[in-house]
Amino acid sequence: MKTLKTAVFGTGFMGRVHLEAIRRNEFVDAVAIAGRTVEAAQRLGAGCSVPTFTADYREILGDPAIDAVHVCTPNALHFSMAKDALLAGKHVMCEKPLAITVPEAEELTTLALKQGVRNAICHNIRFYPMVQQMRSMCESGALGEILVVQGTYFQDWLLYDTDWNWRVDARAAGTSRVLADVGSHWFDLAEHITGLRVTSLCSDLQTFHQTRKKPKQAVETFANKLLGPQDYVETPVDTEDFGAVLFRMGPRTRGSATVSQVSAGRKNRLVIEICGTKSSVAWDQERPDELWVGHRETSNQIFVKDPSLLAPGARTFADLPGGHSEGYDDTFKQIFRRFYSSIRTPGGKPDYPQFADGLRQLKILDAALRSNHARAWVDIAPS
Ligand code: SOE
Repeated sequence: MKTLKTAVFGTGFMGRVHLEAIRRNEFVDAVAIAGRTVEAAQRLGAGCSVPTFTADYREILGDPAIDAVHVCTPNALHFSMAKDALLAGKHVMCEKPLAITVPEAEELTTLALKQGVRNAICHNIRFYPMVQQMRSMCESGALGEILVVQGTYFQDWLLYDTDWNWRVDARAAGTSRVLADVGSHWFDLAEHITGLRVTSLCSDLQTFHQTRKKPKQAVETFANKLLGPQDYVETPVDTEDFGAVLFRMGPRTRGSATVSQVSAGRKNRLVIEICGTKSSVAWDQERPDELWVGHRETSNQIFVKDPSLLAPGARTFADLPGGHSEGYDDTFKQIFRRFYSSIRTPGGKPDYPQFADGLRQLKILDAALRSNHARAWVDIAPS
């Protein structure tokens, strides 16, 4: 079978993560990078034997030899880039959020179907083996009826008013920051693991830093922590630092989630806990190979990842034996492997999140923003 050719749009933190993971898939070659400048694209591709660098992603879309593209730019560019790529007949792997608004995400979802190309939204966190183990436990009934779904996604890299990134600026990121950036991962997991849908919610958002000191030069995601003293411009902030969401999943299941980028010491801590009528289960992204399983009548357990012990549905998400940790980078390898395999096997059912799942997250986000604004519960249509 032919080796697929792909391109990366965006040269920041996510562009780097995507490029590295693409290179770990044996039947895909990364052949082009588009950046803000040719130099930025060259810097990302240095040492990777990528032949083409450009500041104009449309040049890449005009190349019939390229099968797929990865959209890894700031959020506000996702819609136009993904749309142009779909119109050019490319398969698209898009970073989350899929777009800034629900109508944009609807348009992309419809267009992808019409074009008949593979489309994926990069909710990579689904691809940790222990997340899949939780899903298998919910599916098999091991937890009983699901009563409570709760958790957090906390980071600390935007704690100080001197911390800056494009995500702070609504023109680049969209109206929401923390809910769109990390809350979308949390809610995607909650629905993916339990198989339930959020049917209504009530949210409370807070922007602690109404202004931030913006460095005069661009700063890559997370790199702000290494900056020394330099010139800043005091800049108003229009995106939230924190969000709390109470939600319902159908008539009985209840839940809550808090998301924050200002929680000292929490680097990338996504915790999700699911409590059923038989048992509970909890997972923490900072300890990805472990699952806590809680019981009422016997001792609680720490279940350590080992492919031989995982449920069959979770086993294919682990490439390494027990005791050999699999983490953040590996989740991208897993989702890209499935995405590219599906391109090579037309007609097969995709086993990764698609644009429709990205649209779903935008509907939840939109409801959370409306709820915060109205200080009221908002219903969400199941989809
Ligand atoms: C920054 O908050 C970020 O890089 C997110 O954009 C990613 O989706 C998450 O995986 C890690 O944190």
